[in-house]
Amino acid sequence: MKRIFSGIQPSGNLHLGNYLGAIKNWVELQNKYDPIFCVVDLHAITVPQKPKELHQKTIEVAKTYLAAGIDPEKSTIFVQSRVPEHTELAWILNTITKLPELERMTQFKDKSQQNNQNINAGLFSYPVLMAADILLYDTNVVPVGEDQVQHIEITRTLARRFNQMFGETFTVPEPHVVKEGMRIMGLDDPTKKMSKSAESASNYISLSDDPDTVREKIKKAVTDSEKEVRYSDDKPAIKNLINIYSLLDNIKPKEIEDIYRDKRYSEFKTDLAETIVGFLEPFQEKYNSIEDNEVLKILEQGRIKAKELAEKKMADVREKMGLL
Ligand code: ATP
Ligand code: LTN
Repeated sequence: MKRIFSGIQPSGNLHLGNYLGAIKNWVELQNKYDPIFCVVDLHAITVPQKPKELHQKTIEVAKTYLAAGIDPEKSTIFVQSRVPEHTELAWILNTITKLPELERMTQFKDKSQQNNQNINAGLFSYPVLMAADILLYDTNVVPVGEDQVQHIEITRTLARRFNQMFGETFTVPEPHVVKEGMRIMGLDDPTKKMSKSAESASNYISLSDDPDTVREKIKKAVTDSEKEVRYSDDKPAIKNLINIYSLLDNIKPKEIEDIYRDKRYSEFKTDLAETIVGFLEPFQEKYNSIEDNEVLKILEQGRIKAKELAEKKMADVREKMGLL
């Protein structure tokens, strides 16, 4: 069975973009593949995190996976820092990565602008650690949002380069992006992706928002000066709202257009808000029913499975490179 690997950083409140662009897709794929899902805490610390919050967020991200339908019987779920082979392989891959390859990365450029007081070396070599995550497990497919495709490209380059230099060692992975969910945009600015590190909370719908907050945020979401609910690139705000509706309710964007053709934005927005609330309520109920201890147990089982695979791969890497 082919392997999938993906991860999310415990760096803020997970939002609908994370769910629709990544997790929803994982839930569907876990039946067809051998899945590994990681909480990538070592990636999160490339921007400053408060220790207590990081600890809690790590558990919360794992809980979100479970509440969204990732089944620990089918999927391996673990925390990146608990399997130190990730950092070991990242170091090794750093030595075959060229600086210009990292300088090109959009996420690095964006994040170093946002954090210009702390452009640390970890932020710069972030994609190399991500490559290590993926390559340790002979991953075939990496399901992510579109913003991560550039990082998968560099992973492919490093896998090929290592194989060429030291002999066949790594599987070259492919990205897997869901078209409509690939980029959920900010509710306050449809030109930027919905982001957990956005300055304003009206940018995103958090998976922990209560019904009234959701209604308020959707009411406030920017649209345009027209009145027509039309799915088109020249209406990015409405297009984004239709995409959210479409993905949550499994209806095609064109059908949504038909339903709301002669209706107002306000009516469309009210229905969209209720669709989101209808998704969040059972999700949050499930989430709240899972105890932290239960999550920790699942993460420990996951760690054992991941560690076994990672150790084997690292033994091969060390031998190929002549490391005693
Ligand atoms: P930040 O914006 O703070 O960098 P993030 O919200 O992008 O964080 P990540 O942990 O970097 O969150 O991403 C987790 C997963 O969610 C990735 O697969 C990413 O591609 C996906 N994702 C994040 N934001 C969106 C979005 N707006 N639309 C679709 N997918 C997204
Ligand atoms: N860089 C990704 C998170 C991430 C990841 C991974 C995703 C780290 N390692 C391995 C897929 C596979 C992000 O910022 N969303």
